[in-house]
Amino acid sequence: MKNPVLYYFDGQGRGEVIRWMLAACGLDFEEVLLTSREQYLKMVADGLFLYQQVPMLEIDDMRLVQCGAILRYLARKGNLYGDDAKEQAMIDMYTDGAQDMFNSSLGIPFQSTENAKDDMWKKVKEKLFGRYFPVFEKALQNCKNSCLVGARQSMADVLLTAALTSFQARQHDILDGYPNLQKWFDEQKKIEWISKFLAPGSKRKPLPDDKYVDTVNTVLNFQLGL
Ligand SMILES: N[C@@H](CCC(=O)N[C@@H](CS)C(=O)NCC(=O)O)C(=O)O
Repeated sequence: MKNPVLYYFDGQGRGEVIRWMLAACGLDFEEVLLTSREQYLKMVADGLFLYQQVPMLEIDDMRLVQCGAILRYLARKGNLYGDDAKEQAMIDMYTDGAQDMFNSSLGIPFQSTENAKDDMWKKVKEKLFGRYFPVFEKALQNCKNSCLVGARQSMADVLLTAALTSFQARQHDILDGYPNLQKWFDEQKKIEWISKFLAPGSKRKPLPDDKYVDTVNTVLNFQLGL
C-alpha cells in the first residue's frame, strides 16, 4: 500500500495536527514540501488542491483538503472517533477547540518585530488561560484512562497533545496552575507512539523560524490565508 503524502510547508502551521494524526493512526507518510511560487502555481494549475489551498493529503486514492475533513477521515480510519454519535459530538467539540487554540498561535512568527511577536503571544495566552485551558482542566477532572472522551484515546486527545506540545515549546511552564492538564499531558507523553513522535528524528516540525515565514510568504505571494 502506498504511504499517504502530505503537501504542505516545512513547518508546523496547519499541517502539524495532520502529522500528529497520521502518527496516531500508525501511518508512515511522505511529505511534498512547498518551496517556490512556481511549484505551487503548477500544482494549482494541475488541479491538485480543491480550493487552491494546503494542507492536502493524498491517501487511499483521494486528494483530501480542509483540515477538518482530513482529521475526521484519519480519526475514522484510525478508530480514534469514539463509539457513538454522542461521543463523536464531544470529540468534535474538544478537537475543534484544541485546533482553534493552536491556530490562534499560527500568526506569531509572521509578525514583523520581536515586540510584535511577544505581544501576539501574550494575546494568545489570554485566550488560552481565559477560554480554553479551564475547559480542558474541568473535562479532565473525572476522565477515564486519561481520555478526554470515553475510555479510549480519540482525535481530541491527539489534537490537545499536539497543541500543548507546541505551546510548551514556547513556554515550558505554560501548564502551571492547571494540575489536571499537566498530569494528563505527562501521561500522554508516556504513550508509546507519542513518546516516539516526540523524539528527535520523527516527522514532527519545530516552532516556525524566519526561513519558514519567508517561504510561506513567497509561495503564497504574501496573501496569507493564515
Ligand atoms: N480552511 C482551510 C484553510 C487552509 C489554508 O488557509 N491554507 C493556507 C496555508 S496555511 C493556504 O493554502 N492559503 C492559500 C490561499 O488561501 O490562497 C483548511 O482548514 O485547510
